[in-house]
Amino acid sequence: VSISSDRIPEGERASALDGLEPEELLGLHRDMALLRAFDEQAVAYQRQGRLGTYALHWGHEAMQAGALAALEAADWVFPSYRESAVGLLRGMPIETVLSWWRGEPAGAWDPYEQSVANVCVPIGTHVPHAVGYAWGARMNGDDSCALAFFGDGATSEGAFHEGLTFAGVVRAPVVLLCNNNGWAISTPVSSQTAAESLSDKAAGYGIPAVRVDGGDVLAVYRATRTAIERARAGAGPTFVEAVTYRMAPHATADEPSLYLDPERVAAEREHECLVRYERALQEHGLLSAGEAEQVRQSRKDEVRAAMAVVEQRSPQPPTVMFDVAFGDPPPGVLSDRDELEREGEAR
Ligand SMILES: Cc1ncc(C[n+]2csc(CCOP(=O)(O)OP(=O)(O)O)c2C)c(N)n1
Ligand SMILES: [Mg+2]
Repeated sequence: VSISSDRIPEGERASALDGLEPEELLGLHRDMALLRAFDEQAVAYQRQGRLGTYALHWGHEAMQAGALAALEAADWVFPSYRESAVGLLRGMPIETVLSWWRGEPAGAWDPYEQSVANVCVPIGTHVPHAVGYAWGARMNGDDSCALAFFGDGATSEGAFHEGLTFAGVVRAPVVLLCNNNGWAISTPVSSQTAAESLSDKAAGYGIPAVRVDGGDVLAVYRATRTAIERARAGAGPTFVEAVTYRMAPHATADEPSLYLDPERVAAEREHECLVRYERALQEHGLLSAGEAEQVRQSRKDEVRAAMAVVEQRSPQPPTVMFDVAFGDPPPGVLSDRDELEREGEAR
């Protein structure tokens, strides 16, 4: 990857296996299969009333697993709702992420355990958090870096502008990973910018950018690896635009047939990232079709077992939402809590 040339042509495939050992390549496959199993099970659970509204990451597994694999364990990750499950790739229990989508306190993970910040649902607000973390780490003489995941729509937000302005000026050791999946719910990228690509936006902040095929796990790995090496060497931030096409609903509350073209979705699904990577591993003699299926099945079993554990826990009383939101609850919250408790007792 030549960062100074600023571009990787869209659709470029990783030419070789990037110098990764077979075990690392198969590890990436297991990571992607876990994210896929989590996503497919989560949608089923939501439909069965066992999870709340859920934001799918189907088709985003390559960019999530590829980026995570390029980081060191001490590098911090700042996810949006689309990357709710990336902590799993660092050993976060599956039960924790399932609980998060159930709105239960057990889903509130400790960011310090896996160096994974809490999910930001407000679009783009975590971009300045990631930049601030990275800058602070550098000032403390710590060589840990940060990576923020955000969407194409986030690049229209004020927080994105503030974060990138800051990152460029202080040369924060941060990777700004834009998941360009073509849509901000139903708003297309063409409504987010008149520029040719989102990576063009980075130039205005003095930040180099690369554009990669977000469906190619090795291309994302390579671009992120180069960006993180730059960051660690003191060369500052990099904007990585990972391009894909959202082949699934925005979230379980969405009706995508109102704006997605079904023919395009069907065509994109033909070369979705997990099948594509499995084909590449097969071509290199590293994984048979049967082994790929076994990996997928065992990852699905892990998610199912985790859901069984989550559902065995005793149900939470509704007042729990007041108990866990504030360390020091303001009086209004305390009186609301008391009122809810009295209502419960009266019933
Ligand atoms: C500040 C803010 N404004 C609006 C919303 C409502 N909203 C939720 S998802 C979304 C679209 C975001 O699109 P994008 O940044 O492309 O991310 P993607 O969902 O495609 O991963 C919007 C506008 C929000 N969550 N936060
Ligand atoms: Mg988007």
